[in-house]
Amino acid sequence: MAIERTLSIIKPDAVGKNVIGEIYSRFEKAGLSIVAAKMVQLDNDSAGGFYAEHKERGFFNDLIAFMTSGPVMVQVLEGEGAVAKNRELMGATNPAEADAGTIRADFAKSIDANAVHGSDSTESAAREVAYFFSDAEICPRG
Ligand code: RTP
Ligand code: MG
Repeated sequence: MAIERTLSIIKPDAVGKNVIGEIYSRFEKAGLSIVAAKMVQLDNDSAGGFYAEHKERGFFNDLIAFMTSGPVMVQVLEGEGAVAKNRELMGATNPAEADAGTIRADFAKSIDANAVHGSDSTESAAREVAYFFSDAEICPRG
């Protein structure tokens, strides 16, 4: 499988619970490397631009209110099949439906406050990585 990059966000609920390190540990144990990272306080424009694909959805305003409710930790994960691997580690969007042992099953409490974001395709990953990071801010593993 190809080496890929994917964009991961630890959302305000998980940052507030002080579990950034525990979530990073899951990425690393699964063979994903953190090749860029920053903590950011999103505002309505930056969160709305990031989730522009959901603009017409009924949950959009709640999603933006939640994503701007506190700081988020944004990182680029690199590794074999990184996009799908990160989605597997995250679990289903609704934590009530997430498999045991996934990040959302263990750290999230609702579909709104669901702990993490992960790109859903290599195309989304390319757009989302570029949304937060310049090429010079990414440090690939040799
Ligand atoms: P994410 O983009 O945050 O990684 O989550 P996802 O791919 O698993 O889910 P997506 O369909 O992209 O939805 C983005 C976020 O919007 C909230 N949502 N609420 N109430 C609802 O029906 C609903 N559906 C989605 C979730 O917080 C989801 O993570
Ligand atoms: Mg999504």
